[in-house]
Amino acid sequence: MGLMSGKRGIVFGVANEMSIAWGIAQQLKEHGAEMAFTYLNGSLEKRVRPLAEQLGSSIILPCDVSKDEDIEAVFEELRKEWGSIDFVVHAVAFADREDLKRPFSQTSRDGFKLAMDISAYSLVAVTRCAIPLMNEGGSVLTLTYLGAQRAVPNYNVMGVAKAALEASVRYLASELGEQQIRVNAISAGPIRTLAASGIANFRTKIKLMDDFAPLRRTVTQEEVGKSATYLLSDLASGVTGEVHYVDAGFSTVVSA
Ligand code: NAD
Ligand code: 0WE
Repeated sequence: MGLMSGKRGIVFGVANEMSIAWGIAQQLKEHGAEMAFTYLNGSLEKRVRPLAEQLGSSIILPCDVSKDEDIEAVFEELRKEWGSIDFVVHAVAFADREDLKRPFSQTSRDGFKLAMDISAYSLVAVTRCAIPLMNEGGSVLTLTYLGAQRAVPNYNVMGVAKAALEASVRYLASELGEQQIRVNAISAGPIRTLAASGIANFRTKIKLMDDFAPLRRTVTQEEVGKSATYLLSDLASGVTGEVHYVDAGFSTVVSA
């Protein structure tokens, strides 16, 4: 019997085999979970469908999290197919690429709104639609980054959006605890994914990890997946409203 045997859930945010969401899904499968997947658009469907099928999934749906009707349609489909769910993985973020380069003070109103909508509000919208389907003991997990808590060069408007995301985790957790639904975040160290490609000086973030993180390296998608499995399982039945760091200890030290 696996940790996740008999549990069903949905994973938002697989783009390809490098995605953190894919690392999480593989671990969840290893421990017996059954999963549905969403993809952003048609060109990503070609990537996501074969990956989902590899884990024995047949519920593979389009969802742009900036559209309430997309999110509603996804959960309506889950209601028809399964009736209820046990977990949600939210691994979605987006900001205008230019806003991760320019000085933070140059962030436009539209750029700020876009980052907040896709990277923070979407957790609220997804959770709201999930609530009526969630079994007692259900668990919601999102992904965040240290830039929510400290000013990390170039993370800029994404750091502000992640701060809003982390606060949303606490408010959702405080509200949903009554229904025994838990809400947590994993703050992952830098990992080479699609969302990290084209980030100026991403190599320097990895180098900082190799030089200063207690484990003298960054973390892997598999390591994030292992902690995610714990937080989504009944092993973490007493854990909610938390930001759990999977960053090789980087956030706990200072280079002096
Ligand atoms: P990724 O590019 O593989 O995943 C990001 C996902 O967001 C993609 O699947 C993309 O399709 C999806 N997305 C973007 N806009 C969307 C929209 N409007 N609707 C629906 N989906 C949308 O990259 P990743 O690094 O695996 O990112 C997953 C999560 O992990 C993000 O929240 C990211 O902020 C977080 N994170 C990443 C790192 C890192 O260094 N890679 C570190 C800490 C946290
Ligand atoms: O959350 C992220 C990245 C999120 C992201 C990435 C992109 C690139 C492509 C959001 N929007 C976009 N928009 C695009 O057009 N991470 C935690 C990875 C990351 O990004 C950084 C980092 C780290 C770490 C940007 C600057 C500094 C560090």
